[in-house]
Amino acid sequence: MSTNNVALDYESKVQQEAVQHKELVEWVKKTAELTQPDAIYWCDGSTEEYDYMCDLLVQGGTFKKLNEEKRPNSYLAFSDPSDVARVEDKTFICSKRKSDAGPTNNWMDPDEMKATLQPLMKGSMKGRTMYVIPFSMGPVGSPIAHIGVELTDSPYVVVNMKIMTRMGKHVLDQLGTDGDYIKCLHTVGAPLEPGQEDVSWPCNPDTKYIVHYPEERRIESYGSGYGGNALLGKKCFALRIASTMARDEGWLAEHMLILGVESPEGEKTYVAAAFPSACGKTNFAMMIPPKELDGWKITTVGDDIAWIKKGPDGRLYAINPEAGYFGVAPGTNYDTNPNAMESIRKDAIFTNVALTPDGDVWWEGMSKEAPEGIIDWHGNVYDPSSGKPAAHPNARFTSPAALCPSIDEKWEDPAGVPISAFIFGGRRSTTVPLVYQAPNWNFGVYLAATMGSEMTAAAFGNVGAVRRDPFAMLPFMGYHMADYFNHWLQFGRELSNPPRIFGVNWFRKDENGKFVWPGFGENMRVLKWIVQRVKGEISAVESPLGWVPSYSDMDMTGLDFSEEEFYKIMSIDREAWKEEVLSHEELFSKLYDKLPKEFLYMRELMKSALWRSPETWGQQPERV
Ligand code: TSX
Ligand code: MN
Repeated sequence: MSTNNVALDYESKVQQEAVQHKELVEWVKKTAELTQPDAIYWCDGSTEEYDYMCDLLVQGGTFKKLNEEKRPNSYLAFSDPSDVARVEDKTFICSKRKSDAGPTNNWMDPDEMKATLQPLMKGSMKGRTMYVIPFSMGPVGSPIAHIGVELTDSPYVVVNMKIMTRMGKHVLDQLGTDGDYIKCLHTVGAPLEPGQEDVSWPCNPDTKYIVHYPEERRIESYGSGYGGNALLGKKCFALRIASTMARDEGWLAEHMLILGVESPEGEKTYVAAAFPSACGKTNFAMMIPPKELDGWKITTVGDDIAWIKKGPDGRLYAINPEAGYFGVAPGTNYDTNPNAMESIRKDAIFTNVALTPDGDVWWEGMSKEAPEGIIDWHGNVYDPSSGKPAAHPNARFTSPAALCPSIDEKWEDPAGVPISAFIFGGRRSTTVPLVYQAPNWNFGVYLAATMGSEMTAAAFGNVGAVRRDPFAMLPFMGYHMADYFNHWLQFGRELSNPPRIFGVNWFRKDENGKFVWPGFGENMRVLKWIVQRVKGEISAVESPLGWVPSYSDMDMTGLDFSEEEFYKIMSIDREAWKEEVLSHEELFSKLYDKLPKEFLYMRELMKSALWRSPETWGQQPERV
């Protein structure tokens, strides 16, 4: 086997022999003995290396280079049709005790899992190169950041990791001779026999495993080349493993966007917000306020993950551990998210979107009609009358965060940004008001734990039924969900002035099934109230759910939105909420063994508050 010798006309600046971290070199060698790659290549993270790797992917048929005029330095990949999303039923938390994984995770005994994976991993990289990717989640050297090393046989993973993380030689330098790092092993599970020709998207169509060993802080991924299954820094490390580290070390690893709200006076307030999928998290993180809200500005720190630690002043400081966006393409356009559209004008990777005849990309929702003669994500000429989409619904763009026009000036500050509020949202057509503020930290944790979304795609079950997704962490929890609730409660007890906690719902519908709230940039009006609440600048009205704005406290300047419409989406219906609170039981009974006792009392308190008149809150708010 050779090292740094991938039939390359680019030679890495990192030679295995020169790597100072002996334990890392040993792990790389041991893994190579098991997986038997033809070569080992240590990534240096340079632009030359990125360009070289992209050329390699073009030659191998994985990438198509897009039109250099229309979409400079950008590429498109079509995946295997069997490899288009995270595989939740093949995702495992292999803690020593089953009770540490909890009832919301797949679990297998770690020894049993290793015995399962060992024969699969054996020789799995034959005919391929094993790439060594040293990466930092968070600014290199930040006290909130952590380092990982991913070993992968996928050059597609290498170039995506280059965008999504800080990657390369400077991370090895930071690691020194004995620094701590998370071991991430990935293979597409498609070894090549001598002379066997490769396919454009190698993966294992039959067998996939996404495995986490939380006690060992280790990740092993087999059989998939797609997104969260393969770019192990993101969901596997920054959420599942990091949530376990956070529990043990007293911090938070959250599925949250981070944004800055700047007032006309130039005062900056940072908030972190969690939403389940299909709620437009990236749109919210990059939102452009309406012109009528003169001088209010939104800046983007992150669109998916937040790592949050207590600062020396007792406040909470958050970093975005990522360096890029891996966003859902369909639905993204110059109306829904102009900043995302600007972020992908160049230097982007697209996966499973459609290809236009002039070498650009297209997806459903980019424009009303599909351009003539496009190639769909299967690689076929697209037939609009087929009723099928040209882009896969989970098609993605990978783009560097630095290209986002709304990027916050402190997005790479190693100290992070101070968080003043947490926002939890869901997609609910009834029952849940546009915005409400939890009366205190504990109630906020309860609200986050019980948040849910109505299912929009049949893939997830009954369309319209509420799927509880506590803290939007259900698919990303590295340990027992109820232990996590307790961690949040305990975390709050140790804060003297904790961030305020809010619930939001952009998706309430009227009796005709129409969205009442215009959403998107108009959400700035809700954010303005939230920020003013945090600063103690504006009053609120009491409700059974907590504090809510009255119509007069919402800045509706320039928006044709009547008081009646407002109370339609702010109303809290007693009967609906009695049912809502009862339905929390379903989640609670699943987690009963470890559920915080506080939750049962809070539920009773909410029930008793709902008994107070009037029958529907919101119509005649009393000022307090
Ligand atoms: O992202 C969304 N946001 C947050 C934006 C900052 N979406 C898209 C969700 C799918 C990913 C929304 N959809 C939002 C929203 O606030 N609100 C809605 C619902 C809605 C959809 C279309 C309209 C209005 C509301 N259109 C018109 O009224 C013309
Ligand atoms: Mn996410």
